[in-house]
Amino acid sequence: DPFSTDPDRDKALIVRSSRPMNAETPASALQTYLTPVNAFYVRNHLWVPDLANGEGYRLTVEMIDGEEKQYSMKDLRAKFKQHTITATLQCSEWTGVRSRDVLVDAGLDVVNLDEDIQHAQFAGAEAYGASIPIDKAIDPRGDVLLAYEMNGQSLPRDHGFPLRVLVPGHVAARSVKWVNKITMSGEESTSQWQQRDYKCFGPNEGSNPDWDSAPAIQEMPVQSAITNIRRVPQDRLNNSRLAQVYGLEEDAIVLEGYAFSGGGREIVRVDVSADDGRTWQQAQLIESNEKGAKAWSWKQWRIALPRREAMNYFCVKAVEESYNTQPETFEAHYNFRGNLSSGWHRVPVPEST
Ligand code: MTE
Ligand code: MO
Repeated sequence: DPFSTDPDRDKALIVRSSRPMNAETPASALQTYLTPVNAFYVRNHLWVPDLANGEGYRLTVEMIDGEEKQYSMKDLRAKFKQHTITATLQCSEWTGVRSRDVLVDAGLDVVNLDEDIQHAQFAGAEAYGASIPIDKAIDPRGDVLLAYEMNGQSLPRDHGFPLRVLVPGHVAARSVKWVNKITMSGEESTSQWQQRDYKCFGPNEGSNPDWDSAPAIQEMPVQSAITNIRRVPQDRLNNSRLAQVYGLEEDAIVLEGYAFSGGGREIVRVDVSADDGRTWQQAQLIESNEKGAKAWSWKQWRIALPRREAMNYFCVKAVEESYNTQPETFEAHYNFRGNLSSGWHRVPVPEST
């Protein structure tokens, strides 16, 4: 039973399946900018490989001509400059070495890149695999890491100990955990997670689509969510910064949430509606000290609205730096996989508020 050596998990996680482990972060743990490691969501397709203390662990890098080079964890730490980036797989700080530096060391000529090389394929120690375009893997501002730390601690086993790929701005399915091989290739990974599951189709295409016709999901589209709603009576709101910003002198509702876009595209605006999407106001974007070359991480936001304006639904939509925004409804782009469902997030106005 390969699952018998899976690690123990925090009781706070909302477990959706235990073999393989799939567990959600409770909304209460999404309040801090960096999600605590113990409450970080777990998405395993298989078991957690037992790699003991990581000493026997080796990463193999294979060039397009089949030439191979191997690295131990000690080699990676000693030989390459350490980098830390803040990146949302919802949301954490990741430390490791750049895939670019390791590939160059393994013999990749990144200045005159061989045209036959199109993808970097990653293999995990259980059986998982995925790939990304080579340009992302070698972009010095792409910040792809071979990560061995999360929020300043050694990676927990569930999150890839001793080494995982971290591809910021891309769907988390490409951030292969327990990575033990990187292959330069003309082709994408042949795994089902590259060729099948993480693709998207039209609402009409049903559950047996032409898989080859759709590209594998890489960069994520812009999305946002409301994570907290609370009523603040006028006497408690008085003189708060939020009340001043929104000019409020009456009972208010304070909403909080996050917004995120893939591709390192920064969130430039978050619009919130208290009247089902008829009128909108801009939320305050909360500053944070993100590390990394681009906006790889979510923005948290906050807004105060007059209580008496709340109708049936609160809605939120975000806008990123290319002025892409979210579709109004889920129906228009629902697909059987449920992937990339980035319609406005709507939450019924709670009766108690
Ligand atoms: N890597 C391996 N080796 N095995 C996996 O099952 N799941 C992928 C990715 N990398 C997976 C993997 C998916 S779909 C996601 S969403 C992220 O890991 C989840 O990372 P986390 O469990 O650290 O939150
Ligand atoms: Mo995933």
